[in-house]
Amino acid sequence: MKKISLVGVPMDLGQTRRGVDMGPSAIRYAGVIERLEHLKYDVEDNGDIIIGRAERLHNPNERLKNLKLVAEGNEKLAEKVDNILENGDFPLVLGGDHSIAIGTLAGVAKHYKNLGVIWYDAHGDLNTEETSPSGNIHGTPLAASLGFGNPVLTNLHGYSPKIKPENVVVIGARALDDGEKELIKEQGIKVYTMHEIDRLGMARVMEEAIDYLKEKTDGVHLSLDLDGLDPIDAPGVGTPVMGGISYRESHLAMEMLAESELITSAEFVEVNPILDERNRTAKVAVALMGSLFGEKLA
Ligand code: 4U7
Ligand code: MN
Ligand code: MN
Ligand code: MN
Repeated sequence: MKKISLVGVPMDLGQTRRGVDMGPSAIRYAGVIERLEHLKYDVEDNGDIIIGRAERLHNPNERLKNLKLVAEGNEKLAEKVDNILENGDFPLVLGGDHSIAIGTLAGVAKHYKNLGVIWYDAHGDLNTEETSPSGNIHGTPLAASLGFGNPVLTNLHGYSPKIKPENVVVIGARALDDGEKELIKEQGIKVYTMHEIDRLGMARVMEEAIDYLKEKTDGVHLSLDLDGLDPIDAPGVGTPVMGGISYRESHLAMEMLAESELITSAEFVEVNPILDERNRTAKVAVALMGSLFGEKLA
């Protein structure tokens, strides 16, 4: 069994709500290490990546907020994740806002010819500097990893693109911006919106997603944004969207991924303990990690 190598990323500069930088602490407090050790994994905690502090919240002349600090933090993360894979361990990244996926994927994708990505999220995170309605970098990491957007982000860790559009599956989407819908069409990205999840059921969606990626990829990264879940189950997120994936459906998804043995790296992001109810969202994240790493109910 591989060693799980955990790294926290207290990043909140990819969006404008404070508190998501405390996500890694909240997830540790919810017992992530104990949970994984109970499953007989060897777990190493690398602590947190150091993220710079913005002197002022945002320079209004920049289209993308806090671009420099977000890129610097992500470069450090990429280096760390790169080293974890070099050691043969499984990287498990705890966010922090979703802008950190740029760094995680930059570190991971170097190690694969055809990295697959499962993007579990209410959003597409497929905006570019031009299409972003908010200027928040956490709405852009999937586009950046595909090579679209500001070169400071797309070229992170010295290469671009990190992944190919045909190796990406988005699951849970229900708040896509017009520019994102265009990119999805143009690039042929596979998206299971809430419509497909309602219609086909989560079991079928996951079967299809796993089949779709299994043949053509040599590793699959899971990028799980807690706002993919319904805000009733995961209230501690900065950009909640009604009508999401349930707690049980999410467990099923993680259990099916565990059975498939497809996942080679993972991140759990956007947990904001300030907006949460008694650390509930961090507990949900830890419970889902349990299922992802093979926990059984009986
Ligand atoms: B998250 C948004 F406009 N699309 O770009 C944007 F609706 O990482 C939201 O998925 C992005 O939580 C949400 O700012 C980013 C907006
Ligand atoms: Mn989201
Ligand atoms: Mn996201
Ligand atoms: Mn969010």
